Amino acid sequence: MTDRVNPEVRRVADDIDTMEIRGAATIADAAARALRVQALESDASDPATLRADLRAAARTLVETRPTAVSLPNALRYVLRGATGQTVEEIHENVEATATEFCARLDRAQSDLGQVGANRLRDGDIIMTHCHSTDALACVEAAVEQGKHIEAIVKETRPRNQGHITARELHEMGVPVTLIVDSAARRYLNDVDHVLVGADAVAADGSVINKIGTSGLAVNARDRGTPIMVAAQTLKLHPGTMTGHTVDIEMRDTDEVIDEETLAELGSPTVRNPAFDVTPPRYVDAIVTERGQFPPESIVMLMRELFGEHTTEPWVE
Ligand code: RUB
Repeated sequence: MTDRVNPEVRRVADDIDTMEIRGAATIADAAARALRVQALESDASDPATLRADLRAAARTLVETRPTAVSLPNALRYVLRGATGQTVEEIHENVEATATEFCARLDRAQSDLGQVGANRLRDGDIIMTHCHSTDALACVEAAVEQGKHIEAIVKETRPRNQGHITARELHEMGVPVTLIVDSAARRYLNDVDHVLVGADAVAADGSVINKIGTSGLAVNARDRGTPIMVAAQTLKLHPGTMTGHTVDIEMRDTDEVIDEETLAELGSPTVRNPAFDVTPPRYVDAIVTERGQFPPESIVMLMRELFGEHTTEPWVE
């Protein structure tokens, strides 16, 4: 059987897998664009074949990384737009839906940025973990409002996404102090807000984000520092409304230690979970494009946005 998944879809899937494309919102944007390419460059001669090709492309993309729910949410959104009686109609509808999805994603991020910025006061110091475009949208909006914001940026081992955050904050004119992850508690005394993003938000208000977020949140609560999660509604996990759990990605151990050094240590077992779960009691506010929510009430928004739908359109 010939491979009908477009090479561009395979390239994007590969880039998500290797984290050339990373971060929940960026992954969603790339996946929606890849489905558009699958539709537009398809040589399918009938609607059933084209729909099957789109489902196969979506499966290729969804299998890359398991935790960021923005990925299946994006694919679901675009595939539901694959309506039409003819191949041409489906092409047009997928193109329009994918374009609309990407525009909505941008708009949601800038709208949530305004909400998050309202929580930040002139002179505030934030602490960040990993690199989140939703979280940075809040800082950017605050800076645009004329507020002076400073940041303490955790480097975020093992992949050091904190370096990306440091660079982007510097480009916004925000003074940055970079710290190793284990120094976070020491510096929480100087901080007005912990500000992080999310890969998924569960129906009970738990926040799934980069490994280390939960420890940071517990320490911040202990210090009385508010914890703000910037997460557009694309990060809400509909499956958790019906009892599904969020799969936590385990990544290669060579991100933590190279083989030679590992052997020198007597080859201990290495574990490299990419994400963890922060219980709702450690989160003060989830900031979305629909306003800010206490974590316990996020399920109301989930019901409104997703209904009780949990079936996946890429399943045959
Ligand atoms: C990225 C990460 C980010 C969220 C939110 O992890 O945990 O905080 O994805 O990002 P990784 P955004 O680097 O493993 O993908 O706000 O940009 O969607």
